[in-house]
Amino acid sequence: IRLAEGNYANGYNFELNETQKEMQQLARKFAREEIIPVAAEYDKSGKYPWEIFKKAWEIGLVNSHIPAHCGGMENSCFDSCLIAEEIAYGCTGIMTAMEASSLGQTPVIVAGNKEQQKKYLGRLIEEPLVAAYCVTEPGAGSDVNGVKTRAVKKGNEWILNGQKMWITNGGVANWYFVLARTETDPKAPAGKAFTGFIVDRDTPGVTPGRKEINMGQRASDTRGITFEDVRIPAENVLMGEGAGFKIAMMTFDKTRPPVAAGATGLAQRCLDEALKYSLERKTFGIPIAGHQAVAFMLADMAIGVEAARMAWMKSAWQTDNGIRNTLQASIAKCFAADLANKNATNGIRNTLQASIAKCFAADLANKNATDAVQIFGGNGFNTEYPVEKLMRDAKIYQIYEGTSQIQRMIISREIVVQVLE
Ligand code: CS8
Ligand code: FAD
Repeated sequence: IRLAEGNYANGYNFELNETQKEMQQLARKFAREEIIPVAAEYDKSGKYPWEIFKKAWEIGLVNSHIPAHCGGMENSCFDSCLIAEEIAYGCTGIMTAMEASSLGQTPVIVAGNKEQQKKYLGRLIEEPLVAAYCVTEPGAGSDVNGVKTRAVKKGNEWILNGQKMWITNGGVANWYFVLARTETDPKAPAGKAFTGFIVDRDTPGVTPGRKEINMGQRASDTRGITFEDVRIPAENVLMGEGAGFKIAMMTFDKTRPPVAAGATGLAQRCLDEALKYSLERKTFGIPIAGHQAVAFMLADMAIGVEAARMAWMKSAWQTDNGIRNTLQASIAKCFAADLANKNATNGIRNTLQASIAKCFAADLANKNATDAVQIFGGNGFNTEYPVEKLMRDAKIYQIYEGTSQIQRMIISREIVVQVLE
């Protein structure tokens, strides 16, 4: 049935449509004119890029995926990724500040009811506000099942207590998605033990900590948040008690492609900066691009960018077309019923392809950044040139939204399951 409905019945198409080209150009121009000139300044000051965010908000470069019934443009994951890559080319710290809001919104998009969506997503369309996604804790990052923040039902409210850590937009968000344990039985399966909540920032008992000073992406705001006897109305529960873990995972399936697109943008920037420099800088009487050892580094950087871009494009496209992202699975085999039985809503898992794209692009961004610094020689190590920042900014891609080890764990599980199915 999906074959007849989806545009993928026509086979691969590597051409962007006119609207996508326009959007890409708009984002590219924005990155070149509004972000690149001030990126080093934001990196130095660590100031949250509100001015840039507001300009991006005004021209529709953020929140474009918000559903139409909330006033959004309901853009596809693919289209959001196109924008993410361009913004990341300018500065991944600023891109993370913007994209983390999309991450906070995604649980509401995948699991929220119409009223929740209208209230919380609609608010972000009406005003230039941001959201945040609160899952990680001081004692639990990779192992989400280890989350200790608890919520207890009391009448028509939930009382939330706990501590989150490393929350992007933690100090600036208007509302948060918060994952909390609601099952008292320690042996309860992850898929039933947690609940997802929408928490307004101004609820009494919510206290963001100090801004963390990170190695890179310093314009982004990362904080711990304490929740102390925070009263959450029952209507702020997403999907239902016990659905939280799956909502958190379904979110990653949709948000890892944009993270991969961001890492690709950084990798492309490394290539462009290194290429330009290697044509200007001369040693032994010729531009260094003429030395084969340097030329081959540039070639490898280009190969990586191409492959990373294809990987995010495929994973975003599969997300949009509701295709189960498994390598060998037949596209005719609809997985939706299977997932519905597991009480996970909103279509088909994109897990494998999202993790492949995220993992590949994150590793590549780091390789390209290291090679770009190498091609710049001593200048590459200095803050007067752009590549040391690219190298500091790249590292986090191998850590946040699931480390490169966790992506490999997910990928290996998925491919094993396919063989066993
Ligand atoms: O623990 C999981 C995991 O994903 N860990 C990584 C955590 C992570 O990525 N954190 C990122 C935090 S956010 C962040 O960093 C933001 S950075 C700032 C913004 C940047 C923007 C540029 C795991 C390792 C995948 C799984 O752990 P397990 O404990 O082994 O659980 P499972 O047994 O696999 O699953 C338990 C149940 O959940 C169901 N499940 C699992 N995956 C999915 C997906 N969709 C739907 N449901 C899912 N993808 C699974 O089926 C199990 O349910 P059952 O009913 O028991 O069968
Ligand atoms: P750990 O889980 O303790 O891992 C430590 C090391 O062990 C890693 O190398 C890891 O790969 C490895 N490891 C762990 N388990 C395994 C395993 N089973 N097999 C092999 N290796 C393993 N979280 C949010 O919820 N929201 C956010 O907005 C957010 N933003 C972030 C922004 C920044 C700047 C940072 C630094 C983090 C952010 N995070 C956020 C948290 C981030 O997702 C976690 O840091 C990440 O998932 C890793 O968790 P951890 O730090 O607890 O490391």
